[in-house]
Amino acid sequence: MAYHYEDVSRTFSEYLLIPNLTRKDCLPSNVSLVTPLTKFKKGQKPALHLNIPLASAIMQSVSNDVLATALAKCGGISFIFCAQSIESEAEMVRKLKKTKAGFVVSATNVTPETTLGEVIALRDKVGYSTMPVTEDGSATSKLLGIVTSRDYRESRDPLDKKVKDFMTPFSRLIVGQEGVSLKEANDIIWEHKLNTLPIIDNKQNLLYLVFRKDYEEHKKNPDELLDSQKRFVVGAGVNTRDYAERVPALVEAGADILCVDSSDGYSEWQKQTIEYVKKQYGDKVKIGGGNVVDREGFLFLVDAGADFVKVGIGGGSICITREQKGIGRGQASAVIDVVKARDEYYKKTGIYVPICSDGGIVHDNHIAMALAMGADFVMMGRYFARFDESPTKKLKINNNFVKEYWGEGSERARNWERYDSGEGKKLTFEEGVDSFVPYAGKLKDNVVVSLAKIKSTMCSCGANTIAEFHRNARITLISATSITEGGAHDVILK
Ligand code: MZP
Repeated sequence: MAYHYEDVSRTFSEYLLIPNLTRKDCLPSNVSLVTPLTKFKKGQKPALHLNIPLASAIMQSVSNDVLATALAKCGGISFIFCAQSIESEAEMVRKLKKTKAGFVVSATNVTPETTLGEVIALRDKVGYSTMPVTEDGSATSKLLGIVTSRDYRESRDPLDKKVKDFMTPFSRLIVGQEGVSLKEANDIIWEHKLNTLPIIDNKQNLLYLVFRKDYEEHKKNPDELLDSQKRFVVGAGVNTRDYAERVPALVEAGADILCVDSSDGYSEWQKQTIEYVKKQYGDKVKIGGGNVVDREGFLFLVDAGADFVKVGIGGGSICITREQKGIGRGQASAVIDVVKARDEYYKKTGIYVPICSDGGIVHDNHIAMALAMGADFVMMGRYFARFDESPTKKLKINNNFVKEYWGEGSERARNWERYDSGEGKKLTFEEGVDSFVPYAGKLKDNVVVSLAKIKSTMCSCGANTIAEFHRNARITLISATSITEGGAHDVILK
């Protein structure tokens, strides 16, 4: 006879938090949302952490390099989608790792032979006017000068005038040397009243530009998630098929952490993938596993060597796995069960394995609930797909702006590796849909509001850290009628 779970499979909306004592020091400004990303031993710190408990989904319509940069600036992490060629995924990772916070690899460069007409055309195309002049016009060759809009008079100078005749030559430039810190670079910018400081190596080759405006931007993002070399932290998805080629390429590109992208992580394919990474790289390369929805799945992945475990099957907004296959578990029940196993494992071994609740977050209070239930961070697709920075098209439908958002199991994504049954290289039936989500503007503007709500919830529960939230949260199951009571009711809404 089949095994029967006694508990009903429940989701976040079926629970509420009961306030715990709010101490005087429980203020949103005192709340730290720093959370572990990788497993660690009792008394030690994790090798990787997040400054805010948000990760963006391993999906074509969500996590590219642009969204990853915006999210890292806020303190979270993106896992670049793996349903693309190894080269293009590695290139996205490389783009992030090339950018040191505040140090930018120059995207637009000219040579001494470029004409004023070409400079103007380039300026109109890219929207800015500062261009390094390098020997061969690349971002990393010998720096010979700089051109800004102050070097020419568009209305008077002939368009065939060569850059070498109006640039500010290297001899008159103030530059920073390789190894200079961001603080030192900005001191030079302030001291010499510059807008841009080129950074060069000892052969006068251009390395980076530091912009005055970026320093101000950096000041506005105190939670930026950076590695030890002040580069943005980024994750990357891998599958259980081509890992022997994909993993080395992503590691070489500089990915800080990998995650197996699979709809069902309780599989021997997944174990094989994680074990491969650990055998090849030991603990140097971090890898998360998933998705699982119960203690057995969790312990299986931990045993394989997973650095964190992702939880959730069938709850994603674009997911139809439950309809198609009858597989899945309510997201709240899945998180509660896995957290229980994680806490027992911690007690027994002294090793804390972070848990990521993946999919099904509809409201900001669901993020708070997932954390309260013991998750260390959440992964979201729909939430991030709505923003300017997501890779998909913004359209106007029925007078409303929307963005496209499609599941990895949809015909459009054709990510058969995620739904791998070990046979064939095709998606025989869909497990995801192609959809629109309401357009919501800039990532940062939305994240700030979501975090404000989470911090406020934590204060109500007497918690200034996520670990304290895990301990102090008091959770109650609610009836269907209390769900109705929870929204505005019995009033005529304006
Ligand atoms: P959501 O934030 O849109 O609710 O859910 C995002 C999560 O759904 C992803 O992180 C992934 O685990 C899952 N997903 C992605 N594609 C599909 C699908 O096509 C899917 N079924 O379930």
